[in-house]
Amino acid sequence: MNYRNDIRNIAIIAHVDHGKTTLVDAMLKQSKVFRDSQKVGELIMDQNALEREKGITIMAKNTAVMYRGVKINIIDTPGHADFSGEVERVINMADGCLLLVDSIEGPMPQTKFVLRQALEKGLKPIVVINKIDRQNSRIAEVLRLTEDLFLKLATSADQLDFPVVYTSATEGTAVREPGTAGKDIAPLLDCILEEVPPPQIEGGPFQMLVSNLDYDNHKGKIAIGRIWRGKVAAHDPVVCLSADGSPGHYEISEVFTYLGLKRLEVAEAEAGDIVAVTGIEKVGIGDTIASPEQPEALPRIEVGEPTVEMTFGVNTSPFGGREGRFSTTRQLRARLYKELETNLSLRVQDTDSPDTFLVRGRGELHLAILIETMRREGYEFEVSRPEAITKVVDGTLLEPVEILALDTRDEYIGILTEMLSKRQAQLTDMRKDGVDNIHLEFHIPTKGLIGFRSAFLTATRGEGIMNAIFLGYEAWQGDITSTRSGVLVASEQGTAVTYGLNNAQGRGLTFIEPGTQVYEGMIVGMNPRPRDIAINVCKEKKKTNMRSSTSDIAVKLTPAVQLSLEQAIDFINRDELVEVTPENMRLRKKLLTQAQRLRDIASAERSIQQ
Ligand SMILES: Nc1nc2c(ncn2[C@@H]2O[C@H](COP(=O)(O)OP(=O)(O)OP(=O)(O)O)[C@@H](O)[C@H]2O)c(=O)[nH]1
Ligand SMILES: [Mg+2]
Repeated sequence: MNYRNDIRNIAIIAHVDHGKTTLVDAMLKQSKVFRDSQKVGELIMDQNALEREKGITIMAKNTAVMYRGVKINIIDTPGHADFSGEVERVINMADGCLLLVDSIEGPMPQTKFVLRQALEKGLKPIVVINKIDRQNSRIAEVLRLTEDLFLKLATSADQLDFPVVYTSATEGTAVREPGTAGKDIAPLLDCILEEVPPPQIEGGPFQMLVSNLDYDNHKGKIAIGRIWRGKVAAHDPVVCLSADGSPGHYEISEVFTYLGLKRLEVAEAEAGDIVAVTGIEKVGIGDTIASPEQPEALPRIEVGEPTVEMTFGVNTSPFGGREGRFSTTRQLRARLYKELETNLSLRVQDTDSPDTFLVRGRGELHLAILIETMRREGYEFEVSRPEAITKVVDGTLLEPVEILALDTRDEYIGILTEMLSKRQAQLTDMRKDGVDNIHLEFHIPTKGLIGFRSAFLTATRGEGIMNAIFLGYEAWQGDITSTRSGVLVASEQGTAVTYGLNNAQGRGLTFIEPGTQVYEGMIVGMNPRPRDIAINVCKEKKKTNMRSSTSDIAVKLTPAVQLSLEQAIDFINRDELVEVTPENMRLRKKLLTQAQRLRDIASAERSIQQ
């Protein structure tokens, strides 16, 4: 075996928001990949529009910096548990990882999950305690907690002997001793060169594992991955080995490597490097691209199973087809199946109804991001409430269970434990920090988590952080009775007016402003009582000939409650849908008329009595 000393491959892993992308910024800025005049801003790697809006990383991405003559290939990964499929997908390109831990929050559920992944893959870890510039940072304590985590997860003794670097990613500084003043990020880069093993290489015919795909209008599909053996150059003949079907024969068009934010076209690249190649029309993530001389497949990438499912259907509302560019079954189906090429932890399935598809993902946010992406591309469709995915093993019904971690203030313990016990959660850990903050951990079935996020934010008045992470499958605990109240449903089609909405506000909160087009069966508000109420929000005030002195005084409406997409899919019940178009999001009953709904309730009651 040989090593390539001119390269290091590292993945940056951490819990959400611990500063991974900001640390990549710091490394890029330090290595002067930008001209001095160039304004580059922050979170440079979060280029996708949704990533920028939400301030989170959704997709793993590659970049590289040159330092002391060595190219460090860096893979930035998302920290949100719903996107952990991305971490699993890219981690095998690396030989080492930077495990970031926030100097105040310490190790969190996702820290544990990603560290376990990294250690199982045999990556050399470097612990980076980040945000040391923050006032309340508790560096010694956080280091101790991180050591505990390694004790639990290490697969060999030498993994316990990890180097530690202390950083402020925002200030672009790193130090090896806490308490000393940093001046740049060089100590971190030096540590990477010293500690992360250079890539092992094997001579022989070309072989690479595809870990990511990109698309270019001119170049077509771009396959990204690490070369495990041999070399690749433009015009080389190759074989693509996919999971199913016979190997495809192609010729490589171009070869690129990474540097800064750009891909650099190169004549050839060698084992140990991370490259992007074009010319392979039918390539998927997990495929091996190899020389025809020795076409051997590398082990395929495995990612965890989805836990949550919902249906995506053609928009059947009375406004269907009005606002989207793509609204047919064929278009919806093609788009969903295309997503599978890159979104590895997603599953799509046809259902008994030709207009409806079952889509499975890693969590509500995973599915919500797909919905939002499709909406922006011009699709319109309707989605159902997310449900936990159950399965039967040896005749026993099982359901997914998660660990839920809540950080909030003491005063909310009572209300939270009460809310959560209704959702079949069990308290497993409680830690106070001596002031008024509290850390709570629960064991909770995934079904109990659906709809909990917005309830949690309301109950804690925004003073809380919640994180959940998949634990495993356990025996089904029985249904949870819905805790949601009823809704206000439009009884006529038309334009909502102030007078009608004012009447609705006599019954509850409303979701729409005057001037909104509504249809019969559309949900226009929330009723504090359990029952649904049909209400005509288009109803105008009766016109009289007499002008009374009070009739013209404008009615003051309470501003509408605006639900975000995630809140909307969290909010709806099983007999409801969210209609999503490029322009609007509407909530509706599945059965649009009051008569249909009453008949449905009556037949459900009859079947219970029998
Ligand atoms: N004070 C301080 N804030 C930091 C530091 N590093 C990151 N932050 C802030 O923490 C927030 C999250 O940073 P990101 O870099 O987006 O975190 P991330 O780990 O990439 O997040 P995900 O990709 O969504 O998991 C941002 O508001 C950063 O400005 C730091 O060293 N000090
Ligand atoms: Mg990030």
